[in-house]
Amino acid sequence: MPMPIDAEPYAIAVEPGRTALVIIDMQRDFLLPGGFGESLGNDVSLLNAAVAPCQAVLAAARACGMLVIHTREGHRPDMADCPPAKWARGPEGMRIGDPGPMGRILIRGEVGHDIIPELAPAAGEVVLDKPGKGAFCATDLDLILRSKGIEALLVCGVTTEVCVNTTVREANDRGYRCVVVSDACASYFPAFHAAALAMVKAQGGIFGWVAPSGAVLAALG
Ligand code: TIU
Repeated sequence: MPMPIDAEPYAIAVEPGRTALVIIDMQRDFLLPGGFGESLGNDVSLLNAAVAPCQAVLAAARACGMLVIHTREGHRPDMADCPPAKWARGPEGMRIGDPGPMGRILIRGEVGHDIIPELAPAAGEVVLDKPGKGAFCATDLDLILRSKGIEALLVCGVTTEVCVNTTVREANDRGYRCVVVSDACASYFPAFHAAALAMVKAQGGIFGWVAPSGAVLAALG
């Protein structure tokens, strides 16, 4: 049964069996002090607002049997997949691979790299490690989605203008219809959060749709 979601710029109906919930990078490294986000000079407390809406959408997606995909930004312990240009951005001593209070910053297998316990993946859910901001770059996400017959994505996570927006742009160009769940996303910059959502839905939905978690929950029933 198609589920109509009250979204902007206009309502969109999605089939639960052909829709995936994609939760972007809800990792300690972005949400908690001492991680990658803070190392870049950000106030990480601003991201907490997205946790409860993400939990609610995740519970609803699980209840209707939707495919759930959790992404994590990070790199191999040997950092062979970390471009020097990306590594060089932060302050010395607080860069990718450097030791921090939650382990090596943005490195797979470290405590800081993992997803926050409130949104821990359940058995059978896809956990997708990605080296970049977009979830399609150098990953098997497109193969997974096509193999499972997915054509629409509900997208939550952090940060709105960086990994969420990049992933939605990549998905849109690959033919997926994306609904960004506005309050289940957050940014270190409230103005960027607002602008990123506005960009998605502008020009008749140039990259996709935007809906608050309440509208998504109402649709998922
Ligand atoms: N810095 C920032 O806003 N975001 C990132 O580096 N990665 C994600 O958005 N996940």
